[in-house]
Amino acid sequence: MFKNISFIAILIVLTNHVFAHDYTLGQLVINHPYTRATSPQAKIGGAFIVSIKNNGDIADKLISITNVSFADSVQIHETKMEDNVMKMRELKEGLTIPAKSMVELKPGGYHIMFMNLKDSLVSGQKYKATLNFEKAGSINIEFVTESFKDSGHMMNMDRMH
Ligand SMILES: [Cu+2]
Repeated sequence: MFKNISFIAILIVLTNHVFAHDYTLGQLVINHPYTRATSPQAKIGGAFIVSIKNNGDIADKLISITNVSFADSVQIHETKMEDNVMKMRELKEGLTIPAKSMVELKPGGYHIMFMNLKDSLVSGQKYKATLNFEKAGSINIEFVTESFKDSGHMMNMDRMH
């Protein structure tokens, strides 16, 4: 009986490990960048980062995402309610990661937007990009792609822009 329980526990730990990936850059820990599969006609795609943690004593800023081969450009967006309508706005100055705290990029909040997709994003594929921070510098990462069926909210994103 006990053997069975610990076997299940080990499986859960291993499963988490397979799906999560993270990167360390100076005082920053970038946890699990991911994107969502897009339909063939989609012109934009959203991407998210479970968390960017700043362990340092000074604020940093995500200023751009570059080296993306599958889209014309990349923007950093915030989502805001305006007159009961969800609207997205580009953060042209970048996204601040305050000292000793954590910022999440998630559906309905801060997110990354791939503009003018050249190819659709395919579930299970990984997409390379470079994250550029004001103080910590640059790091090459990969966005892992989740399946389309989990991405119902993304279908409305064209209308939100
Ligand atoms: Cu957006």
